[in-house]
Amino acid sequence: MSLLPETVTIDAMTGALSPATGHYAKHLADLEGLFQDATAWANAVAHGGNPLVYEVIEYRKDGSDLFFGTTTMQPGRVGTEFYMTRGHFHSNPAMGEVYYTRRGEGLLLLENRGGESRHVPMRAGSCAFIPPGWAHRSVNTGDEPLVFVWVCNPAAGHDYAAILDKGLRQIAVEQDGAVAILPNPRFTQG
Ligand code: M6P
Ligand code: ZN
Repeated sequence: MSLLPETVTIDAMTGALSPATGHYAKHLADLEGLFQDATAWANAVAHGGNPLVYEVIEYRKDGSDLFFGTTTMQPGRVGTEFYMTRGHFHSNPAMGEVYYTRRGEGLLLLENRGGESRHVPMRAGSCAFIPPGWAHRSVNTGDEPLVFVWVCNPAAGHDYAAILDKGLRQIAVEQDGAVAILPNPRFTQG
């Protein structure tokens, strides 16, 4: 099968992408166990309207070694912890990814299989290089939507299992009106 070139239009304000081949949304109820404060999470789900946390829209063509899309993250917190994505390693350890931020303020938390942590800023115009072998989780630390474009190989695959239990070694919280990156208590408490 041969593929033909095509223009895809991306709205930097909303993350709308057209033509799209797929779309999904994650609300708070879909993210059980992600946040440190389980009580705040349960309250927000049961009594806070189960808010939208992020949406992913993708453009994928069978037979291509690239696919791309947008992720649009709403601003918000569970307790002091900012809204974030689930985070994943790629199943294929030889495949990385690129995140190009178009709107908002955030952090990209990264961690390799050896437990080494890094973080890089996400803001309009910043393009984050995610090397092969590094788990990645994006966090909206601002007060408006965080919109970014991502590009990777469709064969990269998502491995969620490795960070499902405890999360990553660093967490992003609001502390005294500022953004703080702290050690994840689930690791320090054993
Ligand atoms: C980015 C990409 C997607 C990913 C999405 C949400 O847009 O890396 O592949 O699915 O973020 O992240 P997660 O799958 O970790 O919830
Ligand atoms: Zn990825």
